[in-house]
Amino acid sequence: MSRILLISSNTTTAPLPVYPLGMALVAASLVENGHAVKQLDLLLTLDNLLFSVTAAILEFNPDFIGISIRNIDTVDSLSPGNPWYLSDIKHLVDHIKKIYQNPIILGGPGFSILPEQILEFLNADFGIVGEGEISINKLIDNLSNNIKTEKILYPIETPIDKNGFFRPLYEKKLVAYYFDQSGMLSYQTKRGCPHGCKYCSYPLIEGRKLRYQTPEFVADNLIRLKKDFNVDALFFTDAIFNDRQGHYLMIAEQLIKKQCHIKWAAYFRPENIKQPELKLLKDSGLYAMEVGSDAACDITLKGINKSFSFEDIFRFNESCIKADIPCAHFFMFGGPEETPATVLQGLKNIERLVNCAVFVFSGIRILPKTKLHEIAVKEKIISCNNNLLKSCYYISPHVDKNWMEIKIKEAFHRKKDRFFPPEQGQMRMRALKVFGFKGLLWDMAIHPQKPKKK
Ligand code: B12
Ligand code: SF4
Repeated sequence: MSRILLISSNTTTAPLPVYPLGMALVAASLVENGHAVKQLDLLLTLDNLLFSVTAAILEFNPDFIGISIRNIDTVDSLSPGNPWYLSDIKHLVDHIKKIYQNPIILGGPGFSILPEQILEFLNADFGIVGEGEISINKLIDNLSNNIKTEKILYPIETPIDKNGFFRPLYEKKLVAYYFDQSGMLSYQTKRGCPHGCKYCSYPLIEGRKLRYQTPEFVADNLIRLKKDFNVDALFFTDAIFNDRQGHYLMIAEQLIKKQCHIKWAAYFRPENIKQPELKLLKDSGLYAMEVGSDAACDITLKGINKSFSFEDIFRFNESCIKADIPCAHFFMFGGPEETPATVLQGLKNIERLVNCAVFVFSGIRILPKTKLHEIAVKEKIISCNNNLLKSCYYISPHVDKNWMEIKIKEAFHRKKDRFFPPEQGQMRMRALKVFGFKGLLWDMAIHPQKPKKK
């Protein structure tokens, strides 16, 4: 049996603080394998962060420390101050190294995107790419038995049986904090994304193969969450909730059958969805959708390898309005194939999306092992030696960034449900939070007349 201190290094609170679900799952897997675990969330110790890390190490005396790295940056080229979270994590690791000699293991979605670069930059000992539950136990066994181990373990796509999925080890204090601050908790029902969008890092983190939890397992865990912590709202963190196989509908059926009575939101792909399906989702607790529309006209949708058209996005939105389900669409301008003509066409298309919120990003964060990276190197937007640790954004060489941003601002001027730059939306949400409102909050831009105070 080993003692493992897990640290969640994410202290970002925008657009809302998110429960460190990855850490909770890794903790569950370690406990199930007989290890002793302490979870430390740095967001809750911001005022005396290094002191609390020192105290945890001295009190718990861990054999290993695992650090969860969620965010590298904001993936938003217009973020004020262009935050880069790895510099704070570097301070953290340097501090730990001064007082602690045993191995430091890195993991998490941010880490998994740039594992070699982050391990070297932070000067940590080991890293696990992708899902951590099985790999961390394997690594700890190897290290405890002096078995020679690679510094970075790459993912094994675990099957969907009990060995693949664990019940997150939510902690009472953390649940109370996140539920109070953001009005929701997080839960993941499946892993993987089979689509191949040119810019996307999700398949690197979760793999391409879809692996599902059984609907019964999901419903039982949510019932338990409600019973143990009185939580009645959550975000399903699946890369895309509406998988083509329709597994998501089975989850909705199960939530109804087991009378979960939990409000939930999730990411959706704007593909054909019918009224009976939307009704089922709504009856099961769906209250808002975040829609990965991503590009605003057919040329740019094709440019990032989406298999749907703008007409699909439009129809999806109309169906949601009919079903009275609030939607927020997320678009990126400036991607491959963007030209002045596609910008104008895209803005015209977005005007057709009524009764919904729209967030627009300028440029696309270039990430390694993606097609976009290859294109960016080929088009000499970045050099092939750029290690991509610091954020760099793809902007199509056929469009002027400043002109594009002026056009977007003009098109969204005085529109309460259009957000550009995205920070504008966050400012409005911060203001709403001051008045005690919680949750995704953008839905209040669509229905400002009937805000629901929690
Ligand atoms: C859902 C989601 C959101 C939701 C979260 C809702 C909620 N209430 O939880 C919302 C929309 C709010 C959101 C916001 C943001 N997000 Co987000 N989000 C995701 C998404 C799709 C899933 C994250 C998740 O919960 N996964 C489920 C958990 C269980 O998996 P996990 O954390 O990866 O943990 C596993 C492994 O990583 C590993 N692991 C984790 N920790 C550890 C620790 C150790 C020691 C080990 C060994 C292993 C390990 O094991 C875990 C279990 O298998 C990811 C993309 C993705 N596919 O991962 C992006 C992602 C994490 N988000 C990202 C970003 C940037 C953001 C924002 C900054 C965007 C913005 N500008 O607003 C904010 C930040 C919010 C915050 N406060 O931190 C980036 C982060 C990387 C980067 N480029 O910096 C990602 C990777 C997407 C991307 N664009 O590439 N996000
Ligand atoms: S953008 Fe969405 S659909 Fe495309 S690969 Fe990424 S997660 Fe999958």
